[in-house]
Amino acid sequence: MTRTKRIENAYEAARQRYAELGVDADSAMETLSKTAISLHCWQGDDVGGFEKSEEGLSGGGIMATGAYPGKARTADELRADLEKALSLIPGSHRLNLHAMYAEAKEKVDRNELEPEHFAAWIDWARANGLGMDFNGTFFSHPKAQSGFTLSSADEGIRRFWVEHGIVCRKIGAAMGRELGTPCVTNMWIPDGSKDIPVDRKGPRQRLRKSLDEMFAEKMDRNCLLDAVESKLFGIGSECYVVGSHEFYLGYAIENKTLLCLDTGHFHPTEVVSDKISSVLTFLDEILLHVSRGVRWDSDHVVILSDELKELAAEIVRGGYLERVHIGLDFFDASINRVAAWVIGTRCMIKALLIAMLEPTQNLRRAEDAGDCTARLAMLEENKTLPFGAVWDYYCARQDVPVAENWLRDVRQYETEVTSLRTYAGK
Ligand code: RNT
Ligand code: ZN
Repeated sequence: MTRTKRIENAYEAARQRYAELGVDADSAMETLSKTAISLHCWQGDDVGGFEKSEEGLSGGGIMATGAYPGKARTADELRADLEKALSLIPGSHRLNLHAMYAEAKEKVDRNELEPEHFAAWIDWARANGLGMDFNGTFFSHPKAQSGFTLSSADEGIRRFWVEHGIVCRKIGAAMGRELGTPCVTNMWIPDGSKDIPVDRKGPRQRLRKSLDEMFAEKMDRNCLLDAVESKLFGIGSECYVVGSHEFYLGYAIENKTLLCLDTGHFHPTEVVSDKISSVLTFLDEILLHVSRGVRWDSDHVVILSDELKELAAEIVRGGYLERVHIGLDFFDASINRVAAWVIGTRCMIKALLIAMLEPTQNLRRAEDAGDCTARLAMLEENKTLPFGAVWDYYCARQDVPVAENWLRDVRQYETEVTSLRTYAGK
């Protein structure tokens, strides 16, 4: 039997098994194909960016670890690497760009960035059928070295970062307008303190003022969706983070922005899956930064963990697909970076597929009847349903490699492209 026939037969058997449970596998695949994941550009170069300056990743409370060869050195290389990754991921997706990936002829400081500095990215996104999302870059910059940006007591510094936020919103709106799909423009700042601060109040009041100034101009929501991202702690901000969860939850509700929940930004036993239905009781939309923290906000590559499946289940069960923007946020410099994108994104999609194939009606019926025995029994039986056969068939139909076959493409690309890259001083 040919491999294609085997995949088709396995799918047919799976389809029938799901039908027995009242689940339509064809329509699950249809919904899945319309669910975009926003691929973060920063996995491709260890959160480096292409500004014409000597600043590396610093002053940011985040860290890429590892020295795997082949990271992208230029925007063209990053785009080529992304194209390779996208060719191995089923479905149509989005690009999530950071402001520090601007392409300016001369050095342009962050408060003077304009949409034209992202023209090549926008053209590339259009050519590849991708929507775009955007992020202000409030780290890896001399004016972020003090550990405070939008909440700085230094009025010059605070004002500089407000201006950065303002230009980023204009850039995000231009991306949304050009591509005909709203650009979720996310703001995360590293502000905080390594040791115990005396004044927790002042920086938060200044941050609120800065955000009010940044968001003062009303923008067309068909082009731009503002998001603010909270955090628990960072490297060098262990004792105090200005933009905490409570801070931004309050801000987002009051100002009708999106709230960005990063799965690595909470206590290790706290889960974002449980937060979705809470925050969406009060907010219209949210952004997710799907990451995998290992002991801390380590930004490991996303895997098909129980929590990832739970996160996807909550989105699908709640009927939240339209209101939850799914972005990825991991950066591993210790493995092939194209493979990292492919692994993490395929896992996110798999988790969504599993959720879309869940016989939720049956589970709800048991729950509504107070039959916790049946609920637990069914939840456990669901774990061995043949979703793998549906996943393989979905990949085949979307014209991307089935199962581990994608790794061959990455290896070939590594031999022919990424492994040939050399770096000044190395
Ligand atoms: C940092 C935040 C932030 C960054 C990216 C690069 O803790 O998660 O989202 O990872 O903006
Ligand atoms: Zn994040």
